Amino acid sequence: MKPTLLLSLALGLTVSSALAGESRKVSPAKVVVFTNLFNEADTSGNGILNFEEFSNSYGASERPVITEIRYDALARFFKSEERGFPIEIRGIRLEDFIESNGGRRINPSKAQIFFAADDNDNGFLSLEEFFATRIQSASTEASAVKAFDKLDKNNDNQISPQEFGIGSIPG
Ligand SMILES: [Ca+2]
Ligand SMILES: [Ca+2]
Ligand SMILES: [Ca+2]
Repeated sequence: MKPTLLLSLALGLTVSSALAGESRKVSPAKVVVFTNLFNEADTSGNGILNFEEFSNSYGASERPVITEIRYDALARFFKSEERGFPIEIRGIRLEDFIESNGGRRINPSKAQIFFAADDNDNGFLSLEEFFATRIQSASTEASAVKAFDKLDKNNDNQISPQEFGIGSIPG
């Protein structure tokens, strides 16, 4: 048995007991698969995925805003030490990565996507902000502009929640 597998099985026990209170069962097979995906993504090898590492992981979406939402939902703050000084770092733990299927269990609603994409919090999506909600590739850029123009019914060069298809603004 390879050491990595032994480690995975040991972590599997931790995950199961940590989640027992939530009555969720994580199968050993799932623990092994997602531990491997996590370790591949953790290029710094510190046991935590930062945003850049998560962006290149299995849990990342082709839509940048969804990757951001998943990261924000899973990332926590940790105390660490650098050259003898305590620092605070943020990232995703292995347990949370496994439990959420690498983040893919987090599928945001249209409203969550709209408000996460609205970087300057003005209640509207500019073309640039709208791009983050779309699948990223060179060939889709033109179609993103087309989709933006189609949604922008009043031609004010921004997408309102209503134009985005969200009935009313929460809160
Ligand atoms: Ca890392
Ligand atoms: Ca905005
Ligand atoms: Ca508009």
